[in-house]
Amino acid sequence: PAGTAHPGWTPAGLLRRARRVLHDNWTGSSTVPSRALYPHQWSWDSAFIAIGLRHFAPERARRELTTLFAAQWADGRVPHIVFNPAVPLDAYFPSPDFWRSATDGAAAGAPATVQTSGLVQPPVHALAAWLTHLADPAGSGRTGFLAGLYPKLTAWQRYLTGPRDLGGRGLAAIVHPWESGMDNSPCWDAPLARVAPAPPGSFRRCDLDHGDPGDRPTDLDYRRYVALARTYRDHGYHDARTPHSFAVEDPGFNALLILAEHALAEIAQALGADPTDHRIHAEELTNALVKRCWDGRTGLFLCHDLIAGRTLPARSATGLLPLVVPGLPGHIADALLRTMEGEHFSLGHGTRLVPSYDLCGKAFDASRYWRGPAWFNVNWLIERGLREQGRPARAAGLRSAILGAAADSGFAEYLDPYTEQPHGARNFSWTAALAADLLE
Ligand code: 2M8
Repeated sequence: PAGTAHPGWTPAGLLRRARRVLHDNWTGSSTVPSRALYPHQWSWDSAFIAIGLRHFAPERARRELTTLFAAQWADGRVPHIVFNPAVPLDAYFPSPDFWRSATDGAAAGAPATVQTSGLVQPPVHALAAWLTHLADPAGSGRTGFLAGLYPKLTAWQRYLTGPRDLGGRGLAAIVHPWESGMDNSPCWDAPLARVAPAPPGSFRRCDLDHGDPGDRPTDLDYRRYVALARTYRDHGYHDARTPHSFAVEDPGFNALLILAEHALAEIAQALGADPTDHRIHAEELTNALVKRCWDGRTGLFLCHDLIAGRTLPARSATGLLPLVVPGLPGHIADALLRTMEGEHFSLGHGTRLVPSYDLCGKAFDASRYWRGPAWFNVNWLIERGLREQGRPARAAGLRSAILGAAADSGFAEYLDPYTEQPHGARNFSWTAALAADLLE
């Protein structure tokens, strides 16, 4: 059980500390990922945060999600950042004056009264909404939480399975590394190399006011992120009209899309609606994911570059995330487990937590963001995946490693996968929220 291997903390003490972090990061209508580094609302962060909050503050969990969906665009997209107007422009880059969503995104249906980015992040929201409902069905029913969110969640999914099926292959594509949530993953190195970088000095990186440059993406990465986002903005955030130089099918993103369809089927049923469409979408997406991204040779799901028309060979934790998909073919689940415990990820051998990228890969860097460090949301998803695939003993081991590392690191943003030395922000919201969830 949690706690026994870590005499330095108790479940009750850890839960108290996690609640304190989430209390301190609450703004009144949503939760910031980190006070200094990320002072606005982030899309997939909010989903993970709600999953934790639901256990002890279900009203705040519901509010977290309804605040995010109040900023949804008319085309269905849920923006990756919802800006807090009270925060100064120079606190985070890119700020609202870069995205100009209310004007430049107007044709795509950006809201007029709240400033957002035009990009998206992985769709963990339907799962978060369903789990939030289950934690407090009475409060959820009284406030019409599920009934209010269901059409919005469905529109979000249909945006991703519609306009974002850029390859016509039955999967959602991302058009910017920020959309993966794994910003500087080595998977993006090859497709990003095609992007002409924005001129140096044409923007200022506020992240370096708070983060160690050795832990963050490089300046060259940022110049390419800026160039891509500007092009998308300058085409009105219109998916078909933008001349994309980056368009990739990411298996983790699509696995979460599938999980969301399953959650929507549950939500539909709870509301007395017909879940059949969601079940059909889930099945079609699962078949497409296996057909397009499964790589039997490496025993991993791989990303697919739609512009170059080729599979990307980099081994990333995103390729393990399909473990969460219900009904994954048994031989694939078995192979994923072998890969996770083999030399590239070393779970249970060289590491107690799954690293974000191949330990043997040329681009591996134990401290730089999504190029090797272990992340709590990824490990929480893998713990869930292990249970989904009928591996409760392995899941229990990972759960206790996650809790120990969250406690010892002061709820760090990410960790060196070998030493578990903390990097990035401390008192990071999703680390606290997901630890709280595992404690319940
Ligand atoms: C990181 O991404 C943002 C851009 O969206 C950044 O680096 O400024 C990523 O880790 C992303 O997954 C996360 O949602 C965000 C906020 O925690 O930070």
